[in-house]
Amino acid sequence: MKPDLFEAPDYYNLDDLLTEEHKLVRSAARDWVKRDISPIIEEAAQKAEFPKEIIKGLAEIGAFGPYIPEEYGGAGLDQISYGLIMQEIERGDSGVRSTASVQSSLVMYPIFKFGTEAQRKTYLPKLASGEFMGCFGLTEPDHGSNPGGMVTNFKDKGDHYLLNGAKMWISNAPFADIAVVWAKDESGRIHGLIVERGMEGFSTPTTHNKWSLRASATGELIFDNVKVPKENLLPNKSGLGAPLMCLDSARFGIAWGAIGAAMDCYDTALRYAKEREQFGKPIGSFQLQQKKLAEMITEITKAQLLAWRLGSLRNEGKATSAQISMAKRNNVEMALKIAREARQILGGMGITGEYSIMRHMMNLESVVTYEGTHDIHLLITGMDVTGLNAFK
Ligand code: TGC
Ligand code: FAD
Repeated sequence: MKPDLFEAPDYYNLDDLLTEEHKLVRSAARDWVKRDISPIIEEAAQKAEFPKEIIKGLAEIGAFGPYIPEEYGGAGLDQISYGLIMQEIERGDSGVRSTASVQSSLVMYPIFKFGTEAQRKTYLPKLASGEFMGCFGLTEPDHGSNPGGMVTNFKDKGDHYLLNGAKMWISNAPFADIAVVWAKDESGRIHGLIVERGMEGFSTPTTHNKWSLRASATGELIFDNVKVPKENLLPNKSGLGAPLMCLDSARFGIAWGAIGAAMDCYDTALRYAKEREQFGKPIGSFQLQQKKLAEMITEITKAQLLAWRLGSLRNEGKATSAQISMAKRNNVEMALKIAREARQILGGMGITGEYSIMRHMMNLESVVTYEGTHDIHLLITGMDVTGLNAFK
């Protein structure tokens, strides 16, 4: 793969809206991606292997629990810092950002928000340091967009719960030490349970043959009469709203992360368009290529503004779930379109692993599907503006 020459576009001087802390956090993440991700990521994706050696670095840049309070091992940062970290990591690879998103928003967040003080103290510091890795089991083979229909369930057996069922498409599952699993009790109410690797009847088979997020490990979670200690139930919220609150936090991170992938594609295509000559001049001098690049920077700038404003709203505790859906949907689609256009600017070279664009493009096909598909987020916006529910 070519050396990482990335320069971040900032067409509307958005840096003026950031604090010194935001810039420091971003620069630590950016430097780490250049040093530790860019040189290894193409090979990891080609081999379809999650590069476990990056876990320590992710912890060091604060990617595990950026907004979790420091007393639990988190970085204690605000939402814009969290977003900037996700942006920089996904600039390197969406699969690496997935690992961080899951650990932070789908494992640490529910333990912090819905767990007991003992659960927080047991798990959060180890998750923040990367000593423990976690995964989040919501999706099932027959329930993806409609998680409320889940069939995974647990029964009260007096001194423990007995868990049965299966989850599918679970990021980090093959190597996770713990899983936050959503399952129904005997009355059909959804609860979160912490399931630990090694519990009898719990297995995590790997999902193979992915053409997307190849550097991220995906797997199933199988529960065959797993005895879960009662103290592993997250007691402070139940119902579908609990996992959906976690998704709000992860979707917010994705809205920022997708900008990183888009910026990388744009920056690569811009450099290539200025260097590559055809018909005796740089291809960047042709109007058709300029149209592509001008539209890319326009869309990136709009997405940056959307993400920044959403971050400010979240810092004030005012962002709605529907606003988060809009940003996730818009920014991922923006990134996917830019990846496709950028790939064309590179001609044949665009399909090779010499450049990051094709990898981003393939990764973004997962990003546009997980954490709520493109359609689902449109319907959430539709419901918000009309007051009419298309899901029921
Ligand atoms: P609905 O009846 O609308 O709602 C059920 C209850 O939840 C409440 N609620 C929310 N609460 C908090 N945050 C939100 N965003 C919420 N949205 C809804 C709602 O008020 C209600 O509460 P209550 O008290 O009345 O019970 O639910 P529904 O069954 O009609 O479904 C709505 C729908 C379709 C929007 C939702 O289920 C959905 O978002 N589906 C998409 C599923 C999804 O996003 N799955 C993601 C799985 S995890 C993943 O992909 C990780 S990838 C990670 C990576 O690698 O980065
Ligand atoms: P389906 O729900 O079957 O949808 C198929 C199609 O139908 C989509 O186009 C969808 O938009 C459309 N559709 C569905 N319902 C409607 C409707 N009401 N109106 C209009 N169109 C509709 N899940 C986890 O729990 N944890 C994870 O860590 C995780 N990681 C993932 C990693 C990867 C690489 C992938 C690909 C997925 C991951 N997922 C994870 C699962 C992901 O969240 C689901 O794939 C996603 O929610 C969609 O569910 P589905 O694949 O079952 O598609």
